[in-house]
Amino acid sequence: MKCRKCGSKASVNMRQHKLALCKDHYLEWIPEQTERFIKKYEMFTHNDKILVAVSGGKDSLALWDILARLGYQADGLYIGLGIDGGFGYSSESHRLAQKFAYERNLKLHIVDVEEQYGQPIPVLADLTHRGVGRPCSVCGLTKRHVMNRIARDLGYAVLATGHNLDDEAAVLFGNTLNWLGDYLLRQSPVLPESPGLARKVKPLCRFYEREMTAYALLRGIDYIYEECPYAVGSKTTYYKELLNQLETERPGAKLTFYLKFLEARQQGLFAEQARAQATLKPCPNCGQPTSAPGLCSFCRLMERAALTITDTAE
Ligand code: Q46
Ligand code: ZN
Ligand code: ZN
Repeated sequence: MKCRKCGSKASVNMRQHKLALCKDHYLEWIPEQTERFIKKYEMFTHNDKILVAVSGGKDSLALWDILARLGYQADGLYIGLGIDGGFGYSSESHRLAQKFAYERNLKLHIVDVEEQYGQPIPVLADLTHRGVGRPCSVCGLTKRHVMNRIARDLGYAVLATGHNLDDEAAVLFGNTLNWLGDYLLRQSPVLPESPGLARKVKPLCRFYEREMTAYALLRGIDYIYEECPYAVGSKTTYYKELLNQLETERPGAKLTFYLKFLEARQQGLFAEQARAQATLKPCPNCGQPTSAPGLCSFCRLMERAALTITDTAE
């Protein structure tokens, strides 16, 4: 297989795009495409301060690398979840995120959940009995809360995450299986800012996971290969496998599934939900928007965790 641009030996072959490229041209192609998506979906401009959520994995570090190469003002945010999984998942991902930032002279903010909220994620999940054995819902809620808080408190215009096409297609598949209109409505490359919430963008949402792996490897990015131990056996992982089977038979199916959804949404599918959503109000404790009558779900979670601790202490 030869590089389409220079004819030398190709390093990456993308059947879904009928495109093969050598290492140098691939490393140019990815940022070019990213820039194209940033403009197409009007994510941000060179005047915006961007906060990149980095987990130490390939996607978020690749995203940070690409934005820095494109000359954007992008700082990182690492959230220490306190997850061990028998191999020090959080401590190793923390180390790699810090190393990445240090080597490139980039600014990284660090929030440690245990330091800030008293307990690591798995303990918070146990204490509050939300998702026994799988702390993902508590983890997701906490990460969203922290990202918004840091973006708002430190004056970032945009919050960028490293979700790739495989992530987006798997979430879309799960939401479609259950016809979760609210979630479908909110799944987008860009979520505009609202009072108390930063604008959210996913610049990598049109890249296949293997394209990001190739980019990270060819750029020599040192990232954590292991996934979070709680991702193993999750529904999302299962949906990814199913979609990969489909993709093997029909290259491009994953991308079509996602892009056709975006088109349909733009044409007004789920418009009814959009009207219903307009009724958010700020949480009396933290100020982030919520549809609940009193405290937001994060503040209620923290309240429950605190109560459990007092109960056990008595
Ligand atoms: S980090 Fe957190 Fe994920 Fe681990 S505990 Fe679940 S949600 S799987 S992206
Ligand atoms: Zn080439
Ligand atoms: Zn709150």
